[in-house]
Amino acid sequence: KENEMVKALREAKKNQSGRNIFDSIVEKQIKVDVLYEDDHCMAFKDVNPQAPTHFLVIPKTRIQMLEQATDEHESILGKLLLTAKRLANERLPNGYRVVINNGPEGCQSVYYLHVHVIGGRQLTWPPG
Ligand code: D5M
Repeated sequence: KENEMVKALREAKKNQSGRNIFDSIVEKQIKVDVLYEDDHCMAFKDVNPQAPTHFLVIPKTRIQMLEQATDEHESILGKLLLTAKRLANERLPNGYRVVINNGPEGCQSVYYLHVHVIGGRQLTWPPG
């Protein structure tokens, strides 16, 4: 039982620190529906949309999750939010939600920092 738990924990850590699908998207090894791209970030449609409009904005250099961000990431964090805002303003004049899921209890499933932009319907609060 304990061995299984140690193994499961090790596996979870590995999934959090290793390369994942968003690395492949940045490297153009996986095709996505790109909405915007520059030297620092990329925005593309979420493959599993939670609303009529749902896209993600990610940095081109990997940060695993928000809790790993440091002062050196100040500029890229700003760019992510401003890019999210600009794309959202163009598409969602009646409002939208910007979300960053962090860690297991935050429902993060891909351990490569990404900003969700969700809208196109009346959203509810609190989220699940
Ligand atoms: O959200 C991770 C999000 O990433 C989730 O909404 C699905 C989306 N996703 C996963 N793979 C892809 C690909 N290949 N293209 C587009 N979108 C994708 P989280 O906050 O980690 O729960």
